[in-house]
Amino acid sequence: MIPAIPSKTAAKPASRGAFIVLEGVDRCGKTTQASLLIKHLVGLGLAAVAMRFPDRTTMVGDLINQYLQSKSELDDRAVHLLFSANRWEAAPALRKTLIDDGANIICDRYAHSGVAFSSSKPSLEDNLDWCRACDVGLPAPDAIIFLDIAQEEAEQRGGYGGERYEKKEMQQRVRKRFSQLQEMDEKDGRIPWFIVNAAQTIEEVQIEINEIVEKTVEKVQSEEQPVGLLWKEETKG
Ligand code: DGP
Repeated sequence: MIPAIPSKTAAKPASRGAFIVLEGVDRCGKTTQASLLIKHLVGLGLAAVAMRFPDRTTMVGDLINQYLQSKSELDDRAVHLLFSANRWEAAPALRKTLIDDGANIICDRYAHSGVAFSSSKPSLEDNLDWCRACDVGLPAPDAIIFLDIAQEEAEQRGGYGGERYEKKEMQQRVRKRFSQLQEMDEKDGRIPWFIVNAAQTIEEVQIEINEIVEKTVEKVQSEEQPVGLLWKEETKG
């Protein structure tokens, strides 16, 4: 008889990781701050994993990339669904990282960007609910850190690149949409937003972010809440 091979079971982490999302208009400094934050957390001995959306490395992400670079044209709703699909395809790995590995995730943009950008297009400006609906039920962030900067100041930071949304009027509309989404989340009371003045120096912004994130990680560890569902009641049972 062939002896049974004992199944390899990884040790369960003491607690799940925190899911931190950095949001803001283009050129607000999210990407720089996300990588500084990862280094800071690792320096504290905490596991930290970087994620970003859109994730252009997948097949869906490649379609998004072509669209953003104006190499293809797509209907506004179709591209919104692609951005959402790009998050859904990452959701199992995201959950695994938080729950099975107990690592914290620092995510550069997520569903709020999805809704803010798409609903800033004239064809979707009256369809905020439809834009949100596609992302309902995704893993919910434990904190949104919004890097706030006036559009004029963001634009001065070396100017926008040539991508589709990097235009003054669009960015102004997106900033307004983010405020609206913040109000909606605050009313709902499940996802805390932290507004950081992104016009400060890199170091000043970094200090504020580190403090917010350390508190959030502590809260997640002490409260032992499961990963939430975005814009949705927890499922029972
Ligand atoms: P980034 O790689 O962070 O520079 O993002 C690329 C651009 O796509 C940027 O202008 C923001 C926009 N964007 C990010 N996520 C979404 C989304 O889910 N939907 C839409 N419509 N735009 C998005």
